[in-house]
Amino acid sequence: MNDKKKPVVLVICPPEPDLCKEFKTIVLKPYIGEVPMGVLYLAGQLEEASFQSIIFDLTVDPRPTDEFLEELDQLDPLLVGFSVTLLNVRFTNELACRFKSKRPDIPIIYGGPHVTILPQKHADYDFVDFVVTNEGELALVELAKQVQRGGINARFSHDKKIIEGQHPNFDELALPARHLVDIGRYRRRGQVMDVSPTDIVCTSRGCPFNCAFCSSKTIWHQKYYMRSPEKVVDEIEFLMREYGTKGIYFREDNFTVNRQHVFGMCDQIKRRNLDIRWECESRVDTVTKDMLVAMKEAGCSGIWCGVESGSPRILKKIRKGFTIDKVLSFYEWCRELDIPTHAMFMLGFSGETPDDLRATYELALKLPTNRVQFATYCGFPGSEMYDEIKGGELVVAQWEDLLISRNEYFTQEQLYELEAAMNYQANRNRFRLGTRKISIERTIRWLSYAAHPKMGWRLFRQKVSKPSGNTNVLDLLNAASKR
Ligand code: B12
Ligand code: SF4
Repeated sequence: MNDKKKPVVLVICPPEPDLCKEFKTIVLKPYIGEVPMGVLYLAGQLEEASFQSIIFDLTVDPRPTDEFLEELDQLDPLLVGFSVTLLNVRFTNELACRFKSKRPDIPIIYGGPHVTILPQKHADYDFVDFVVTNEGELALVELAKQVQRGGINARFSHDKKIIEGQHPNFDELALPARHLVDIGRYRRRGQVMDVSPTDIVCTSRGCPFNCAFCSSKTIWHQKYYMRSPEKVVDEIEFLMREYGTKGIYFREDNFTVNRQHVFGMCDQIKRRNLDIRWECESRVDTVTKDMLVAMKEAGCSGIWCGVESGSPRILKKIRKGFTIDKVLSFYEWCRELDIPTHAMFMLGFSGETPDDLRATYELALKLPTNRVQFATYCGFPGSEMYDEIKGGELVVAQWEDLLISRNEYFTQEQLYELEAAMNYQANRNRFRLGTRKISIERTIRWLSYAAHPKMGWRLFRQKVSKPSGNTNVLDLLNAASKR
């Protein structure tokens, strides 16, 4: 085939399915069905530069490996790009390695957050031709052009295998190529708000904060880039028109970092009189009450925040950078304004005592939020805490570059037991704590669900069987205090 017509193939492998069976934390449950925005952005930019791209998202469209390799071979692509994450790296390596031995003439490119964090490790694999770090749009288009001109021998950037992706002008980027995937295969539902179809839109990239457990700093170097509100709202209008979108999930590290950006977004949505509801991720210390009022008026129907801990000592240790007072006022404002919220907590940090966890649990019970989520700490490469615990006695297992740890007061199993108990017990009565609007919505949803014979039977079975997480949280914490 003429090189000019050859497609660029982009592959997303599924996360490791069995990890959560061994390590029973919700963090490691394979989360499937979210539209792969990064890869759609790459494909959009390739299309803009007149390359045809084909996306294989094996997370929602699994197929036998041999058949898939055969299909790739038949496509005879210009290059194959893999989107690599912490949890899909093993299968990605297997697939890439097997494809390389089948078709050594086709360049294999690695990109994604995990290779941005560990570029050299991935560049050392002989089945990988190039590693693209950071944002990939500009570098991938350039690479495709080079390969088209010179085939496999084309070397980019002085024969180096690692290519540092540059930040593009966000407003000039092509829209994510959603038309290249079967959008119906993805979860198009709000997470906090009950709206469907809900689609993902990115208004920013990066995060200026520096939490010690998080790898964002290594990926984004504490930078924060925004799109102009006009462009974002153009995209929302496009989605409403072309995809029947009713809800938007601003899926990014923090929607509320920049006050002007948030007010600009709300202003555009209101000015265009859009009938759209949306949810976002935020931090309790980057919002003010007037900002929440503007957000509510513009259709904000859900906010997620990482609270992480109820212990001021732990908040300081993990360098979260806010106080419990900030947490309380944020959730109080949201309750007053009737904005549904989720609060996320972590447990199992090194040095975290039973008393610290008691404070976390008590804060979770007291917060006027619609749902709380507890997740056991796992060591992600690229974070400061990872470097601290690596090689130490708190690490109980390692899977590829993921570290599983206990802490000084709890074994790993005890942490998982606590996580399950906290998730179950802190949400059991949440229904009553929720805002009025969401309670009525939920009641109607629950009744229509329960009225269906199959679902009713399932609910009945759930009620009579012993739920996981049934052990009393305070008993678990008291037992730990006595040890
Ligand atoms: C949305 C999201 C998810 C979604 C994924 C949706 C999806 N399919 O894309 C869900 C909920 C499924 C998810 C799950 C998990 N996530 Co997550 N997630 C994010 C989040 C918040 C935004 C990702 C995003 O959309 N970014 C915007 C797009 C534009 O960027 P991008 O996807 O990275 O793609 C760009 C580049 O990476 C690059 N690129 C990507 N692929 C390729 C391929 C090629 C060939 C090239 C050249 C370039 C390239 O170019 C893209 C465009 O610029 C990030 C944080 C962040 N801000 O990055 C964390 C983040 C990616 N997640 C992370 C983690 C740890 C997880 C989980 C393990 C659990 C958890 N605790 O969150 C699981 C495991 C995921 C897995 N399958 O392996 C870490 C990644 C660590 C790592 N080493 O991989 C991050 C960075 C969060 C953090 N700060 O620690 N996540
Ligand atoms: S946890 Fe959230 S606020 Fe903290 S550095 Fe990571 S992305 Fe930023």
